[in-house]
Amino acid sequence: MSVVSLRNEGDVAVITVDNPPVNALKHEVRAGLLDAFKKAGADANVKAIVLNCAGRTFIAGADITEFGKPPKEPGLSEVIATIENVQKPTVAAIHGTALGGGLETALGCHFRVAVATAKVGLPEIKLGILPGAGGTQRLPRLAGMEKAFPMIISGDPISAKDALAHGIVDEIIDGDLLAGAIAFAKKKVAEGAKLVRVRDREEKIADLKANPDKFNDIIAANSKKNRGEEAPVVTTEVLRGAITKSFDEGLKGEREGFMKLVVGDQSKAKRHYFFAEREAAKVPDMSKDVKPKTVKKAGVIGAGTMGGGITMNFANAGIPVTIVEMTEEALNRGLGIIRKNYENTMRRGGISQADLDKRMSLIKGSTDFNDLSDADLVIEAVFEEMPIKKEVFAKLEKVTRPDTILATNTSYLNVDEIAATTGRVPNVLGMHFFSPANVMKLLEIVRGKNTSDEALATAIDVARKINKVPTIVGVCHGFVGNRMLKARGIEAESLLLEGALPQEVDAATTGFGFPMGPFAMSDLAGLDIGWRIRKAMGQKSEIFDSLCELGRYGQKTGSGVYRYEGGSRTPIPDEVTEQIIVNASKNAGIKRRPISQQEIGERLIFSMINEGARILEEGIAMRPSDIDVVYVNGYGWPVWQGGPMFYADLVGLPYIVEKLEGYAKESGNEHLQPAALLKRLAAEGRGFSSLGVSPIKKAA
Ligand code: 3H9
Repeated sequence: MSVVSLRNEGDVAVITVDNPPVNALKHEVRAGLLDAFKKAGADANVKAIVLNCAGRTFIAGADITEFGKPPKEPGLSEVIATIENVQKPTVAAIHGTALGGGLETALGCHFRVAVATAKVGLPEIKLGILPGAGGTQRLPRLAGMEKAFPMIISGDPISAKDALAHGIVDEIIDGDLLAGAIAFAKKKVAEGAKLVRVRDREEKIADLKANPDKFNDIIAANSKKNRGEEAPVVTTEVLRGAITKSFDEGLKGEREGFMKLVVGDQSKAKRHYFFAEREAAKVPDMSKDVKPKTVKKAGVIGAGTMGGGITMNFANAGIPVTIVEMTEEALNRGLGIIRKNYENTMRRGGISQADLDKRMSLIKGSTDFNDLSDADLVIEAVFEEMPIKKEVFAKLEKVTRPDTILATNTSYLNVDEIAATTGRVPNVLGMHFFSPANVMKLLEIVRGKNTSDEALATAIDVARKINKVPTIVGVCHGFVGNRMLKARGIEAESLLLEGALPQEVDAATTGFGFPMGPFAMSDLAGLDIGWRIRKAMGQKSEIFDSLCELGRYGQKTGSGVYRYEGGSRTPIPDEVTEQIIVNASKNAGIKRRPISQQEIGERLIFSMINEGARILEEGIAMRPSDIDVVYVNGYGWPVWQGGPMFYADLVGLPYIVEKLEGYAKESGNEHLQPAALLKRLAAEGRGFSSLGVSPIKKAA
């Protein structure tokens, strides 16, 4: 069947794209559109043309899988130019999402109508590119630069209502979209409406054209921290072209910018990530017949920071949730914090009072485990101590239905050991949220050795419903994310002892694109947490124990690794810390040496990659790209660097092996010895991406 069809309904031609799942503009669609618009344009019986789409959405953009392959004619710009030059009213009928090349195609039409639930946007920046088929030149002309700039720089779609308010959409259609679009087209024919191409609309940018300096105000109003990402910089200049150049010159600039970005590593990284995120929840050894159970009611144990955040996720998704605490006092404190969080969101305009009331009404607080008797899923978020976890699960075993799925939010404990305390091992798994749990997207779903497919499918389904990005991991200490972070932590501390200062280690990390370095991060989290754990486990860290002994717990006490002045969150390097570090080096018999930013960066990043290789070796992650998803979503790895395993392939595994061996020798840090898998792949001239997918290993 053809992906583009043309039929006449009376004197209106209807061109329909039908290319599931999202009507992406693959070559056949572009060729089909060109042909159909040419035919309908030349058909004397046709007075107007409606473009619509079958299935769940309007065109969601270019076909991303075609990027990097030799281009095939016709290009999208040629198709749009043909549409734009048709001398009869053309109307795009939008439902679902008109994104990227999809919206650009619609901008080639004279008019756009949409259902109220539709969204439109130019999300190319999220793929490390810019709109390459006229979007940067047409959208400012249609909506004004004040609207187009933030849309294109953020990549976030807007609602049909917003689009209507800014002239991007001409009418919202109630009821049947196609019928409404045809009626709209007929009306335009009857009115003898003047057909103005979007490219010729100059009124909304006339002021800026006369005063091009005002463009800098728009940049300033939408400024975002840009830690080395190329696309926003290139896109900004291409957008400037919309007011400083003719339309055709502006288009030329757009094409050059697009071509530059699309072949770059940052765009490759972002495209890799787009597909990685969608792959991460696919479980190859799970039968397609397995159906998730519907979670109509959830339970959460613990109203602390994690438990509260997890609870909010359910309420936000409209799922009733019971939160259980040990005492009324702790429960009320937890519920109070939840309410305060919602109030803050309301103050910022994120939700309405009605939303707040609805969400709070879905949350039931209790100090009685028996109130979980009708829950379909219960997530435990109590202290990270095995005996406490076991006690909670033993209680849950008694009060919940045998088919209730029980999940632990542990960030490193053995999920199989916790499961073994219940009589329903297949219905137990890990659901590891990241703090703040109502904000962070990542959810590590820990598949125990005997977790059932149904329980796993349910956790994945719930994760999507509560707006998380699920990634399946196996059982080991710290799973994927924290295990790799520990490797970096060991290196960071070692670098301090060998001669680096905290600000140098943090600078190498932010220089790579992380929002924060490891030491600024530990100051934010609180140094006392690690101190307490070390004391309980009989471990020591001279530098960090000394800081804690001085009451320097981090931001909350005004000093930690760094000093914080006047309530500011800006870390200031501190001589006290430097002295503690220098003493620690001396006590360890280490002669301090200057360490380059390159060495610091490589040791931090390569140690994580090395641990990632071990994780793959042991079957704790299914694919290298799953590790990338964990890092980008949970740990601030810059998405334009693709994630640790993608980045490793980019750098080249032989280089990483050679460097790790050198650093291991020099520092004496055994964990830097390259993992067997890393060495094997490097020797075979392969990258991680050649590994494909293998199921989580079910440990013996
Ligand atoms: C562009 O347009 C450049 C132009 O300016 C210039 C050109 C010259 N291509 O997300 P889902 C697949 S750049 C290929 O799970 P949802 C996706 O991988 C493009 N494949 O569904 C998945 O496959 P699978 C600008 C695509 O309902 C399946 O479709 N546009 C594309 O949650 C379902 O996707 C964008 O960046 C694509 N463009 O969300 C939009 N899109 O089933 C990107 C999706 O095998 N897409 N797939 O896992 C989206 O944001 C979401 O997919 C969308 C639907 C909101 C549309």
